[in-house]
Amino acid sequence: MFTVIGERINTTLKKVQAAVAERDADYIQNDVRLQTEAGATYIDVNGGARIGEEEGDMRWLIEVVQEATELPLCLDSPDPNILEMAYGLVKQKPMINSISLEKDRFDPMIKYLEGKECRIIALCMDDSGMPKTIEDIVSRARTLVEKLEQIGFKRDDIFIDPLIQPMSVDINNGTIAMDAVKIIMTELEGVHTTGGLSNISFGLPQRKIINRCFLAMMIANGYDSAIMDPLDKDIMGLMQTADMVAGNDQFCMNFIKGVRAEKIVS
Ligand code: THG
Repeated sequence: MFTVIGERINTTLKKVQAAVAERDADYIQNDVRLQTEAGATYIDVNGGARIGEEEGDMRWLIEVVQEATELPLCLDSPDPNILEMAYGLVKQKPMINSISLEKDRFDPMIKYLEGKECRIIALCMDDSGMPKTIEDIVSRARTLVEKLEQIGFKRDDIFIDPLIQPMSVDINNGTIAMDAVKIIMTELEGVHTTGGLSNISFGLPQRKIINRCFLAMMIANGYDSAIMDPLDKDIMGLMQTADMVAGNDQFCMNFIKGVRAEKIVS
């Protein structure tokens, strides 16, 4: 099954930031309930946008979000200390977002991840910066999987993020991501691939149609998770349909269920 990481509890979004600043639990919990009903698998929680407030904001958000859903959380921060604190607050096996090969992030993360009960998003990023080629992405994915397996992670708990970059910056960024995902899903059999889908359309008009098209094409290449908006009915229907067409939906059961629940409409 495709893993939907609901992206909406993120303080870079103005309304969420205002709700967090005012400690408006109703606003947050209503949104979380809607994401849960819409079919999210994880709720991403990112409280990093208010400078100097991340620790308090994450603590508050994690508590408030867990009161509104039984879903596990995806703990989203670049700061290993915040992730460690957040891990101590969750009720269900979480997704940690994220580790990368950048030294000041990798070393502390790998140390504290050993023996932890969690899934992990691993970014194809190192100290030389964002990946530029398919081989950059794939070689970093290989290293990340090797290091995570060394400390006991199962492939099913590893989600590789190829770091999708905008097509407005380089028109090849779509095919680079698709080709890298295809190689990773074949060569590193058993791992998952995920990432911020909407990065692809940054700087372009009519972003939603781009995100939808890109998601279908990524799924054709083996992509099996995304950080996305589960309240966008069109993209959720497209995800389920593409997942079926790619052969991942035995007897078309999930598709048929989605149609019966009126979640998939033509
Ligand atoms: N990889 C990983 N984690 C990530 C990202 C990634 N976490 C953060 C981000 N990228 C994914 N999360 C979001 C959350 C909200 C939005 C996009 C990505 C969003 N953006 C709209 C936009 O882009 O225009 C609207 C912004 C707004 O309303 O202000 O909603 O890549 N591992």
